[in-house]
Amino acid sequence: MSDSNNTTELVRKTRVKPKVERPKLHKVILINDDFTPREFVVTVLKGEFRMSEDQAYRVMITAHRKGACVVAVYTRDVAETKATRATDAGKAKGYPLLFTTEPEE
Ligand code: TYC
Repeated sequence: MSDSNNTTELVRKTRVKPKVERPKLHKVILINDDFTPREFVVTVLKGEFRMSEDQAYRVMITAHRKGACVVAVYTRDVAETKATRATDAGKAKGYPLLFTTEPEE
């Protein structure tokens, strides 16, 4: 193809994918167990996820009753780091407390 100045024009044959995509968010999920004291779970939620006593209690009691509860969503790195730190806080006290992560739909 040529333009009026007789220079070559390249014609793109395939679509360019719009490139700025939102990073996928990942959920941090609190898993219930029979051994970790409720108050300790609340303390970890407050410390690692910056929750109020009320918010932390609600998340803890939801996990206790239903088996698991979504704590918060973050980018993948932040979600994994927080889940690991919170799980390790339980481990340090000999508790099986577990936080997992999973990508949002
Ligand atoms: N089920 C625990 C108990 O009765 C408390 C607890 C709640 C532990 C939530 C973990 O994710 C959890 N002591």
